This record gives sequence, C-alpha cells and structure tokens, in this order.
Amino acid sequence: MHAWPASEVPALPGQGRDLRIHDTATGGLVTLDPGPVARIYVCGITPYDATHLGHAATYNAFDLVQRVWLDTKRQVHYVQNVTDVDDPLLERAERDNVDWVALAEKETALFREDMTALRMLPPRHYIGAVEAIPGIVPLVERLREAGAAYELDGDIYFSVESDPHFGQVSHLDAAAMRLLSAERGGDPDRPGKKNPLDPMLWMAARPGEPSWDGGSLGRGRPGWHIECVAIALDHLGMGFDVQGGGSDLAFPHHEMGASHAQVLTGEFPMAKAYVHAGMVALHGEKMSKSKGNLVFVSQLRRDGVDPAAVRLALLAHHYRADWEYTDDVLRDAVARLDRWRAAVSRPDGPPAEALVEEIRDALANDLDAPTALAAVDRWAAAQQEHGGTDIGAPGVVSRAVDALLGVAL
Ligand code: 5CA
Ligand code: ZN
Repeated sequence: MHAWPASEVPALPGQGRDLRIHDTATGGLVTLDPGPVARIYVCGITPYDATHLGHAATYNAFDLVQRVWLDTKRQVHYVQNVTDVDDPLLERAERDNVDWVALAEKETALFREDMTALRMLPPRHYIGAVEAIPGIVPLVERLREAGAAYELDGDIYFSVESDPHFGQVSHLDAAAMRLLSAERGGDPDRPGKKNPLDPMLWMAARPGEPSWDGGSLGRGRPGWHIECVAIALDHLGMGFDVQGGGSDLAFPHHEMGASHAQVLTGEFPMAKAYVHAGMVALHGEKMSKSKGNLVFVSQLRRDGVDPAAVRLALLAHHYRADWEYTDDVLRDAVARLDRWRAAVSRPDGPPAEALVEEIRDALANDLDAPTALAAVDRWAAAQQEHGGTDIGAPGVVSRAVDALLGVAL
C-alpha cells in the first residue's frame, strides 16, 4: 500500500538527545540506543470508520519518537500496518450494506489525508493485512510444525504455553488476561482450546466471508496478532527498537505478537521497548468506534480548524496519560497557536538556543510534550512582553517547533 507524503523535517543547530522512554515490559524507563538506523513498528488502524482524536493522539506519540531520533541524525525505519480484513470491518460493512474492500479503501484514504494534515511522518512500509497473507501462511505453518500451534475444527490456534516468555509484556494475572481476551477479539470460552487465552492464527473460511488460499492451512484468513508479526519480521526483523500502540493493545495484541515472534525465531525479545499511549475519552468514556463517542480529525478539518491546532491539542497531554477531550482543549490549542504564530512573525526576538535545548530535553525524557509546550509558551510570552534583539531567533523557534513537535507555524 502507499503511505502518505512526508512533510520536511528541518535540521536544527546543536545536538539531539537519546530517547528515554517508558517500556511496558520492564515497567520503567529505558534509554534506547538504536544505532544508525532506528526501527519502529506502530500498529495501524482497522479502517471501518474515520480517524478520531484517540487514534491521532497515539500516532502523535510515535511521531515524536521518530522526531527525537531524526534530531540525533539517525535514519528511521518505520513500519505500520492496516488491518484491512478483520471481524469489526466485516461486521460494519455488513451492517451498512457496503463492500468491505471499498469501506477499507475509503477509510484508509481518509486516514492518509488526516495524517498528512497533522504532519505525521509516513511509514516507509505501509502494509495491509490482505497483502501480507502470502507471508503469514508460512509462519503459521512453521508454528504448527514446531508444535506451537494446533487445529480446532479447521481453525488454527497458537499455544501460549509454547513461549516461556509469555506474559512478560503486560505482566497481567490469568484472570485479567482472560477478561481482556474476551473484550479484545479473543474467544476464551470456546470449548476445546488447550488454554483459553490461545489466540487464533488462521481462521478457516466461513460462509459469506472473504477467504484466501492458505496452502496446507486450507482456505481462510489470518488472525490479528500474526498479521503484525509477519509484517514486522519481514520489514524490521527481530529485536527492533519500539513496538508501539495505544494502551489497549498491550494485552492481548502485543503480548501475543511478541510470543509468536519469539517462538518463531527463538530470539528474545521481539522489541526493545513496548510503548503504549494513554486513551482519549469523550463524555467520560474511551473514544471508540464501537461506542460511537467520537471526534473525527476530518470533521474538525471540515469545520475549518487548523490541523496545527489539533496537533497542539494532542501535544498538551502527556502521551501516557488518559485524558478527556472537551471543547476547551481545542480552544486552548487554537489560542496557543495564535500566540506562537504572532511571536515568530517578527524578524528578531529573545534568544532561542536555550529553548531548543529545553524542547529536546523534554521530549527525550519520555516524550514530555507538555513541558516542551510550556517552554515555547515562555519564549512567546517574553517576545510579546519585551521582544528581543536576536536576529533570526523566531526562525530558529519556528524550525524547532516544526522539526521536534510537527507543528508548522
Ligand atoms: N488495527 C489494530 C492494530 S493492529 C487497531 O487496534 N486498530 S484501531 O483502529 O482500533 O486503533 C488504532 C490505534 O489507535 C491503536 O494503537 C489503538 O490503541 C489506538 N486507539 C484506539 N482508540 C484510542 C483512544 N480512544 N485513545 C488513544 N488511542 C486509541
Ligand atoms: Zn497491530
């Protein structure tokens, strides 16, 4: 699949910082040392509805990860998937009486537009589940040959007990795992499974549903976790730097994915850090396509809201926090954008070097965007109150805000 166009990332004077970030698997901060090419996999959308602010907040977090790395002059290999065949997509297509392929294409196209408007850096490889099927089938066959997968009425399940490291991403107890598995696409109550948590690797063709040739697996379609594993291993290999997504993906998705990959390769861990963004809520509940309490990025754009203000609304919250979207959040962001734009519109101003370092320090410290915004606020307030004589300082601020925060002033 094609991704979306990249916005330019200006180079900044001085030195970038190594990123320290919270890793769910170790439960603490880790300083990543990616080498010249940093590798990141971020779980993509299931395209049955438009991009909402919760999605945008999560993609914003991983965009910042890349901007910190780019500032250290590293290259970034960024891979993202599109879950373009899965139960929720098929169910929505059926409900609305539309073709599931057309629905997925339409919503993926809108997602690209939203990401472009928000200045999110595009992945180098943007891969759909459907196009990944030829790579998924041999992985499931290998898991079965290794005794890590078994058949139940034609469906093929992964045996979580085959991975000695199972549980080391999310650290949940069995009861919590069972509950979340039922909520998030699993089928812990299906009779005949070896372990209730075992996730499906390959689902045998169901009448009226799309299916593909699975070689020795028979016709069917892939399970959710193996989709991301196949794409990540194909384009990044084992031991990549960051596996990213919202906190609702820690279990079962990232736990199961890590186990699949670890059993397949015999290597541990799949990723050096499992990074999870908090959940954005609306009216007291997590924004979710299934509940319908959504604020769409595309609707805000249609309402004439500047995408840079949307981005500032996201950046005003720490990526790990759960937060509630209200009209005030957007109003504050619009006001901040106006103040910043006014402050950089003059040829001179207060010195900017220290501000660039403050933004760098804040982001390198577990992506502390709110602290970075506060630093820019102080510079903008000083500019407004008494100005300054440094020629070119506003340009430096503008480039730093663009390069490190993805906000075009
Ligand atoms: N296709 C799978 C991942 S392989 C999926 O979870 N798709 S999704 O469309 O449901 O979500 C896309 C990303 O947005 C995921 O990282 C998810 O954790 C994140 N996300 C979903 N809802 C919210 C929310 N309310 N707040 C923050 N992030 C969210
Ligand atoms: Zn995923």
